[in-house]
Amino acid sequence: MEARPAVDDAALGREALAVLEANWTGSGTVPAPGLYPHQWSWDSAFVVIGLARHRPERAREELLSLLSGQWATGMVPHIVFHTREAYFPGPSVWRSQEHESAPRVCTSGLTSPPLQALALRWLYRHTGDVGFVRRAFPLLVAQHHYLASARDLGGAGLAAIVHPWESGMDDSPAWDQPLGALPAIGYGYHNAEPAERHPDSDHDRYVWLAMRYRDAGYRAEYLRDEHPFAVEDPMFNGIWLASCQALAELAPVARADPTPHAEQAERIRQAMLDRLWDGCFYPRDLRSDRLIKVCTVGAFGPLLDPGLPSDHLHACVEVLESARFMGATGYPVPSCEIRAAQFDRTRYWRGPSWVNTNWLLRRAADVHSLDQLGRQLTNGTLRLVRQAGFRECFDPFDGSGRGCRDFSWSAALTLDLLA
Ligand code: 2M8
Repeated sequence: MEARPAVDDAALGREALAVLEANWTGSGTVPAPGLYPHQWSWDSAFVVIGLARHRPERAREELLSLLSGQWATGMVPHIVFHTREAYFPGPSVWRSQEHESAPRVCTSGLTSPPLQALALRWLYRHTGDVGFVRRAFPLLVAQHHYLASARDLGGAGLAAIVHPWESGMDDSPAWDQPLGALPAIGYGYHNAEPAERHPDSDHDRYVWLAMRYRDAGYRAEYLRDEHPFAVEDPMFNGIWLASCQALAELAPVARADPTPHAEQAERIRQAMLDRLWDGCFYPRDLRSDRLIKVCTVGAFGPLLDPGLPSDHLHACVEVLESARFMGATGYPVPSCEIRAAQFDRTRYWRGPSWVNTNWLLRRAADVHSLDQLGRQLTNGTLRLVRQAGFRECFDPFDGSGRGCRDFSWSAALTLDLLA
C-alpha cells in the first residue's frame, strides 16, 4: 500500500478542492484526467453535491453544463462531450446530432442513474437559491417524465436500464446473465484498457448493444419491443425514488405541485417491493423475467427511501453489516458480496470499494437515523482517501488504491463527508 503523509481534515479538504479545480475544463468537471476526458452524468451530480457548500457558483455551473446535454425527450445523457478530446465511444459512434431531439452539444445516447434532483436539493439546502431551483426544476421534471414513459419497459412503474453503462456499475456481476444471453459477438473493438477494467469480450458486447440502439434511432418502441438488454435495477430505481422525493420537496420552492413526484416515489417503492424483493433486493432481467440472484452493492439502493418498510430495512442492513459485505472487509463497502463466486477484489465493479456508493449508503444511514452505520461509512471512507488518495476505487481488504488518480467524485464526496 502506498504510504501518504498524515493529513488533517483541513488539508484533506484543500487537496479535494484542488483536484476538482484541476478537473474543471471551463465547461464541466471531468471524472479524471486522461481516461475520462468529458462530463459524465452521475459523476457530475456527485461533484455538485460536494461543491454545494464550498463553491456553490461552480456547482450551479456544473449542473447547468450537464443539463445543456439534455435531449428534448427529457433524457439526460450519460456523457456530454464538451471538448474534442479523444474517447471511445465518442461522438462519431453515438451520432447524437443526427437526431432532432438531441441538443447542440454532442452526447451519448444512453442515460445514467438520475441523481440530479437529489443534487439540486443538496445545493438548495446549502444556498437557499430559489432562482436556481426555479430554473433547473422543469428540466428535472422532464428527465423524470422520460424515465416514467420511455423507460418503464416492464409496465410496472420502474425504469429499466438498457445497457450496463446506464447502471454506472459497468462490469458488475449483476449483468453477467443478461450479457451472457446475447449472441456471440466478435466486433473486435479492442479497448486498450488495463486488465482490471473490462476484458475485450465484455467491451465488444457493450459497444454492440449501444450501436444496436443507435441504429434503431434511439427509439423508445425499439427498446420496448426488441432491445435484448432490459433490466430493472434496484440502485438505479432507488436513486430515482430519492430524486422523486427531492422534487416533491423542491416543488413548493419552484411554485409547482409536489403531489405527482411524491406519488411517483410511492409507485417506485411498491414496484421494487413487488418485483425486486426476495429476502434482499435483486435486479430483474426483463428479457428472461427472472431475478438476477447475485448480491451486489446495487442491492442497497432502496435504502435511500425513508418510507422503506422496517422489516425490509432491517433485512437489508443485516446483509450490509454481515460478513457478506462490511463485516468481512477492513473498509466499506465491497461492490459485490465477498462470498459470491464472481467477487474479485481487483476488478472494478466486481469487488473494489467506491466512494460514491459508500456516500449513497451513508446518506441512506442518515435517512433512517442509523447513526453507528453512518459513522462507520464516513470514517471508513475517509480512511481510504487519507491513506491512498482520491483514487477511483479501492481494495476493500487492505484499502490500497485502484484505477485512476485524482478522481472527481472521490474528492467531491470527501468534501461532503468532512463537513
Ligand atoms: C465508468 O463508466 C465508463 C463508461 O461510462 C467506463 O467504464 O469507461 C463507471 O465507473 C461509471 O459509473 C462512471 O460514471 C464513469 C466515469 O467515471 O466510469
